[in-house]
Amino acid sequence: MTAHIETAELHGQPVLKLQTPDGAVALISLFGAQVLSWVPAGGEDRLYLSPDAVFDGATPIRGGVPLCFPQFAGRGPLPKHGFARTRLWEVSNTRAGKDFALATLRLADDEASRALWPHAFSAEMSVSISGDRLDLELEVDNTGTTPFSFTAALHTYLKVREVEHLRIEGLRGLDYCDSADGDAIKKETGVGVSIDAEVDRIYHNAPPTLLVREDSRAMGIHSQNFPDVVVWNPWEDKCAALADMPADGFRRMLCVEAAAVREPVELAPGASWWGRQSLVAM
Ligand code: TA6
Repeated sequence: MTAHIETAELHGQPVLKLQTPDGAVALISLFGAQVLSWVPAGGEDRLYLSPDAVFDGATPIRGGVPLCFPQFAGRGPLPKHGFARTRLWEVSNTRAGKDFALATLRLADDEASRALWPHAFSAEMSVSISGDRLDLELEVDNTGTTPFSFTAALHTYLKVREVEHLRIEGLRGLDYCDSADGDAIKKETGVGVSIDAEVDRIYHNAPPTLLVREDSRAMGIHSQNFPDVVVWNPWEDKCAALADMPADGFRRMLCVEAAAVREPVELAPGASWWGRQSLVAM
C-alpha cells in the first residue's frame, strides 16, 4: 500500500488531501498554500482551525499554517502578513511513497502581485507527512534582474488542550521584541514559558529545536533557516475582537511560528532561499 493524494473541497474551497497507510492525514488549502489540518499516525488533529474561520476565497483563513510572505505582520507597506496567504496557489508536484506523502504548491509573480510588490519571484511551499511528522518548507527564488528583500513566517497554529497548562521550552536567555508592549526588547528568563495573558513576541536567534509540553503530550518543533520564533496568543480581549474566532478560542490554540523578521532576507537575481519548520507529535 502506498500513500494517497487527492483533490477535495472544504467549505467550498479546493484542498489537497494527503494520506499515508499508517493513518496520517493532512489537508492543504490551495488558497494560501495553507495546511489546515494535520493528524499524525494514530493521533488526533494537532493544528487549530477556528470553527468560525471564513472560507470565501478572499479572507485569510484563521488557523492551520498561514504563510506570511513577502511581509510579516504590519512591518512594511503591504497588506498585513503579505499577499501569499490570500492568493490561489497551483499544485506543482505530488509524490506518494510507502510511508510518506508530499505536495508542492507554487506561486509566481503576476500583474496583481507586481502592483503591490514590484518583483519577479517564484515561491514553493512543500508539505510532507510521514508517521508522527509534518515537514513544511518555503522556498523563494528571485527570478528577476534586480535584488529584493522580504520577511516571512510559517504562522503555525498549534491545537492545545488548555493554553494555561503548557510550557514552551527552549527560549530561555533569548532576546525578544514584545509586540504586546510597544515593541520593547526584553530577555526571556523563564525555563519554560507559560501563557496566562496576551503574548505577541518575536524571539531572536532561536535554537533549532523547541518543545511545547502539555500535561500528557508534547510537540517537538524544529526549524532551519528561520532565525526568529514568534509566539502569539491573543488572550481574552483581543480574541473577542476577532470575528473569525469563538470567545474561548484562545484557550485551544498557541501560535509558534518559524520566522525571518528582524533581518529581512536579501535575494540577489537568480538566488534562492529556503526555510523549514517540522513538527513531531509526541
Ligand atoms: O504573528 C503574530 C501576529 O502578527 C499578531 O500580531 C496577530 O495579529 C496575528 O499575527 C494574527 O494576524 P491576522 O492578520 O491573521 O489576524
